Amino acid sequence: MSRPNFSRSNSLIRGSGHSLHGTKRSRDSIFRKRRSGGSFKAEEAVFDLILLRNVTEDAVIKNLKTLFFSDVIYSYIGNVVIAVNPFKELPIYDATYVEKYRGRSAFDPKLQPHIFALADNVFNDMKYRGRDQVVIISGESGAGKTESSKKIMQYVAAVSGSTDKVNAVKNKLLNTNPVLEAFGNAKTTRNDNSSRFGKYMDIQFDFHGEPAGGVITTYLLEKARVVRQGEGERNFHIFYQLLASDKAKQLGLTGGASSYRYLNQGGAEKVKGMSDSKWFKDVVKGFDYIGFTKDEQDAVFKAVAAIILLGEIKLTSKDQGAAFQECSDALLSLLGVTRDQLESAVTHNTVIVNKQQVASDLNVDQSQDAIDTLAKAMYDRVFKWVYTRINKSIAADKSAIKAVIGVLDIYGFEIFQHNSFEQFCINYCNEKLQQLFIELTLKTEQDEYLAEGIDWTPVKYFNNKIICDLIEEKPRGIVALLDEESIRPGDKSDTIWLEKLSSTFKSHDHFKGCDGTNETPLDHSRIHETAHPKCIHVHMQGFLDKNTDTLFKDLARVMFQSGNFVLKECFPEGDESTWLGASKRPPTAGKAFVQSMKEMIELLNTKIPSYVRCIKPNHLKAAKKIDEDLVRHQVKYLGLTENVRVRRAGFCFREDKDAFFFRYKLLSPKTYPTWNGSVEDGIAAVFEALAIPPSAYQMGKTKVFIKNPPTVFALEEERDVKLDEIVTRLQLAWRLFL
Ligand code: AD9
Ligand code: MG
Repeated sequence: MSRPNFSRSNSLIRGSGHSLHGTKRSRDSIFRKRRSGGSFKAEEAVFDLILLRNVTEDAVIKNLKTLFFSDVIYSYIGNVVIAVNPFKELPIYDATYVEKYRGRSAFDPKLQPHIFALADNVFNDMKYRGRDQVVIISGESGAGKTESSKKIMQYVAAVSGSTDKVNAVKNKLLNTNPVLEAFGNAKTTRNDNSSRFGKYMDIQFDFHGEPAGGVITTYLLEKARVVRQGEGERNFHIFYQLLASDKAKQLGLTGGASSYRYLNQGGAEKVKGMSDSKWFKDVVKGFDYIGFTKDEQDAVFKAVAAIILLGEIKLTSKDQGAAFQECSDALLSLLGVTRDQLESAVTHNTVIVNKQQVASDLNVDQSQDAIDTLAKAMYDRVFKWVYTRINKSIAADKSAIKAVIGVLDIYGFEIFQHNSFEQFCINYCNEKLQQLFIELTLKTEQDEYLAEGIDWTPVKYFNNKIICDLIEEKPRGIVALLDEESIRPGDKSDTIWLEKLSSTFKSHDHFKGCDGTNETPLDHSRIHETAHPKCIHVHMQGFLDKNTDTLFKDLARVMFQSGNFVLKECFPEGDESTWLGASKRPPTAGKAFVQSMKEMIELLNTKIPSYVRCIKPNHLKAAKKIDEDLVRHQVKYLGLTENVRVRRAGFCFREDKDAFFFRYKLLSPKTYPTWNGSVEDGIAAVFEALAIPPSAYQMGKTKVFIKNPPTVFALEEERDVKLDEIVTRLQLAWRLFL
């Protein structure tokens, strides 16, 4: 057993390293003072919610509020970090703060809670115990997840080595952020820099514990945004950044963002406090650091510019079909195709019948849809191309990797006026993460007490498994039904599918099908998600199309013919020579997403998890403002109060009896240097030697459970003292011998 680091089921509870015996009351109050050090009066607020006198929702909120108004945005629930978004820059992330938390975060009584403390713990556990870590960051849109993930990366970069080789790796890794955010983030009404994709990044470390590389996995980009944005929202940042750059004119983009249909629908082309031109320079710098060649960068920017101009094509009807009325030369040149090639591609649909290509005309509306589909597919695939290229450049050789620190920063729960397939997937993803949190912090903990035969009064909590099952269960979950309808032959319509949903789940507690009333009009269903006090209206119209997500062959072909090598690589199925061979139906979008979530959870389960729970204090994105209802709502659905109750009623530390006894037997003259009794009696003798009362610990079937951190600190301190004594004695004996 190495020095307890309080990770995973051992708590991360931080506090003083001073010994502390006696009643629980006295332990708590001393701990309270220590944990609420700095500028806080002891009774005002606690840094670890476990130390609240009364664990109620009100007390949790009051505590968060008191800390927040003193610019203390972080607090703990044992090993969980709570982060309340300050919506202002705080001077708490510079080099002096890195030094403050470096290596001693877990035990220094003077330190306020900080995400650096968690990062330090994670880094040390990876480095000294070689265990793979993952930091799971959750919270709703705009709560601060992406910022938190960057702080963790910043800390790890700051405390790791600084040889030229390591610095080059760090530079690459840090520069993936501006690039991926430019391509994957957008302004929404909830967040000016909202992640529109899920991101999991492994930072890989070598055998010296130094960064060696990284791998990024992304989840479902919200590509619908490329052609449609809601009021007050923008398309992905990169479009506006490119337009604000010197490159725009060279690429034939002569207008401002407000003049392009794909960029101006939200009427919010500028974001306060965000410089598109400066960010574009960071993107180019990022590309350079990561190792993109100039040709690759040019091809990517040309594809982005081409998407903007695709939105400017004007169509007219011609005979039974459609034709171009306006299509700029700039667009053709960016795509590297002829006008005829592009026109034919967006106005026809070719299918293979009896090993023959059969083309039919599309009318103006259908052709417009084809253009939008092409724009979305181009963006989605270029995004994939970019992050795959990044991975090629940053991934370390497998044989050189000792351990990883994963950081999961995924889009948060979101509820808009209009919630479509994308929100359905995003919210499902958050349900899965909540489920994992419940499993790891509420359920497993309580299950272990039961299995070990520990006295325990179960803490009630809402288990959202019922919502996950509603969506993913086979064969009758929402996604399975959607698939069944999407791939069955014959006429299909959203209406039939909606009816099927309504009848299947008519008595489900978390689903309400459409009934044609004002509350649930015909194209709606309501799902009662964890993050919403009532039901979320989901606009189910269009689900079938989005789920099938087919790209007409003609569109793939024209991209494969493109003179832009990135686009060509992105559409391999456009190669006509492969069309007549056997082709497998690609998985539907819904099924693929459910599968990717399953893999994500499996991956997270293989690592030591740490949690950051982000809280959004108000919807105005304003500093020094707390909307109490909003915070209460998050405290509720994040299960924070239950989390405190489980941790508090539970045990901060547990260890196998044998390992525990081996480490601490030197603390009792009865058990050291020799002991012939049972391991349980030996452990009891150790506790007795330190005057630790039986109420401070319990003996389970295989493990020893310790209630509060100070008891562990006492054991550790005494052990240090005893070891010093032993060493001194040995040195003396050695000198005498000489
Ligand atoms: V979404 O699910 O991607 O829509 P996030 O990622 O939870 O969302 P984000 O990290 O982007 O939210 O934070 C939103 C904004 O809050 C940031 O752009 C900052 O302006 C602000 N923020 C968040 N955390 C901090 C912080 N620690 N210090 C200062 C912060 N500002
Ligand atoms: Mg984000």
